[in-house]
Amino acid sequence: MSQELKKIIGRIVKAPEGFLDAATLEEARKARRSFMGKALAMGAGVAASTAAASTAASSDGEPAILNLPTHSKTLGQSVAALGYGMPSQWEKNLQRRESPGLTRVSQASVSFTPLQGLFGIITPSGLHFERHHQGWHDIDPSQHRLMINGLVKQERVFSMDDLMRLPSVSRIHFIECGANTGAEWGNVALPTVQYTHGMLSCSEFTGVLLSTLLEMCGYDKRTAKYVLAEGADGSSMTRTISIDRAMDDVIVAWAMNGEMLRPENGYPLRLVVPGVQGVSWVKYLRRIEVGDQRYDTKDETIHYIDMMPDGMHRQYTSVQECKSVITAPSGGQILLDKGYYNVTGLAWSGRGKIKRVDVSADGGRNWRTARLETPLLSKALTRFNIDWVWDGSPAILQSRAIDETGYVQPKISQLRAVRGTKSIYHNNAIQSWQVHPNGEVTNVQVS
Ligand SMILES: Nc1nc2c(c(=O)[nH]1)N[C@H]1C(S)=C(S)[C@@H](COP(=O)(O)O)O[C@H]1N2
Ligand SMILES: [Mo]
Repeated sequence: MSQELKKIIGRIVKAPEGFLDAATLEEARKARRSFMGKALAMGAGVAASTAAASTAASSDGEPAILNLPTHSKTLGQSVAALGYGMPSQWEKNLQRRESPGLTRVSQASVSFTPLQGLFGIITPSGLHFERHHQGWHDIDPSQHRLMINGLVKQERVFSMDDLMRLPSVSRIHFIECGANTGAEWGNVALPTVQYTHGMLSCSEFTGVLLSTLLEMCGYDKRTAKYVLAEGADGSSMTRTISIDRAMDDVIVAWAMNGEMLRPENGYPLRLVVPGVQGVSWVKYLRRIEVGDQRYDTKDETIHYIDMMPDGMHRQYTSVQECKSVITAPSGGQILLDKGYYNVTGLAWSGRGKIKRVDVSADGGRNWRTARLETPLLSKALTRFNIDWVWDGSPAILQSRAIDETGYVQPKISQLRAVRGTKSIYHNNAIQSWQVHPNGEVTNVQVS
């Protein structure tokens, strides 16, 4: 960051993370007004750093640096009190949230990842989004089995102990529900990035490659064309996967972010299908059948299909195309003041690595290339950052990702030209955030 930028550094009020009801919005506005008021009273454009560096006991609630706070003078808590570590009490606002009214019962609902409050690329396991068709279970791993049958020399049933003895891999991948950003097909602008893009998470998964299991069972190389993955919950979640993909990078996983899977994410076993929409990542995985044709299950014929402009349904879409979104500043947040902001966001592609991300502050007229942070992994989230100085006038922030195949993330108008307006799934259009002169950021659509 240049000296010039340092001088004019600004701050973001992180508005409460839920739906922006009038009361929470008013709270955030109040915080902004008090910040602006202080800045004026100090007769300088920059109050934050000056106030924090003040040495006198302050009357305005700013911490005074030379007055030692209680925590510098007393004994802290003992280790035993912690057990399984929890986030700070000051971070309580950062939660998965259900979108009220999205489905009739919450066993068939979604809880969204609060992307606006996360850093880097890994989603903490407790904030990983959830999508259940029939509720989640906490299955006893000693009772859980995985069967492999169909076009194989030897059908087998594996216990968890059997599986966990096998050679394992650990890989970082994103998972995105095919319906993520689905509401934006209309002009229904949801207020925050949590609700527009929060059916997206990224974790390190550990398990055995499906190819290892299929080789062990001696799958029939001449006739095998597809596998069917089946879950053990009441939703009869079953999905067809091509044998080429099954033999490539699909993982039968038991761990996420260094520990066993969380119950709501498929404990004790789930399929990880890198780059492919979430529905194929079958949780509570109990069976893989090898076959010579597609299975046409309910979740491949009635659901997870896209109505095209010619009235026909597009079926068996799987790959999540290249997409990106700015996570801060984003809808519902309020900019405290003019000045410097680190605009940050996420980019991903189901086809490989991210090559470049461009950011616009004027609704797509001018673009600058953002910095991509490492690690830069295939079929994983990539974090981008870019400097931006807000001059206080209306702005529209957008990001546009390009993946290693050269595919460029489309505008919503480009997507609608091909797909029409009747789709639910696979909306990977450029997202726009409107910055208003009063600092408020809202969701807008720019065609
Ligand atoms: N057994 C089972 N697997 C399932 C589902 C389900 O309801 N049951 N939901 C699918 C859908 S639609 C998605 S998007 C992902 C969500 O995974 P998560 O809950 O770990 O985020 O799981 C998929 N696998
Ligand atoms: Mo999904």
